[in-house]
Amino acid sequence: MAAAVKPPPQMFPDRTDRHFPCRRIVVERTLIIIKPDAVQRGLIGEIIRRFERRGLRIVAMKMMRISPELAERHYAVHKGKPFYPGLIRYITSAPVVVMVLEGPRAIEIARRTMGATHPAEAAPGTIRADFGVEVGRNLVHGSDGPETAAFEIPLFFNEDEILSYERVTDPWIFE
Ligand code: IDP
Ligand code: MG
Repeated sequence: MAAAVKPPPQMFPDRTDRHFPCRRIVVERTLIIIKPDAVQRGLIGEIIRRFERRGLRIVAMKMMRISPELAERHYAVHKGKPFYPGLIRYITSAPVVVMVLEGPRAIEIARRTMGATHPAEAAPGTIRADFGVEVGRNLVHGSDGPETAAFEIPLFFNEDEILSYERVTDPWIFE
């Protein structure tokens, strides 16, 4: 009779392992748009990679063409500013990739990963600094606060398009 096979050691502790509990994290969600210039320049993967390896969890993602109506709702706060017509033209000019990222302080972490609005002022190592020159071609959008995120996310995603899941690596990213 074959000897009983010992189960392999658990590779990743899970939340039920009392020796390695994962604090219940306070989760934030933020809307990210990989803008038309980034898509046209073949930077979709590069930009996703930066957010993904930072540790933020991707809970929704799709490619789409933003309609003028949606662009006007999303950028309503900028209506009347001199750059507004150009901004609407830019964001509707070609397909984009939209994502919802989740994690503790996800809004701030995403904004810091993106860099300052104007690429010339963005810190080296950020997406906007590493790939951008002009403010009107700054590659990526990220919600600027919790209220903005709560307003923007439902413009782009239905509730059933936003997934709720845990990664086996979560305890190695979230303390
Ligand atoms: P943010 O994207 O960093 O939150 P906002 O001030 O909310 O920056 O502006 C929204 C977007 O409008 C910017 O990302 C940029 O694409 C565009 N934008 C802002 N200011 C200017 C400008 O002075 N000229 C052209 N485009 C601008
Ligand atoms: Mg903004």
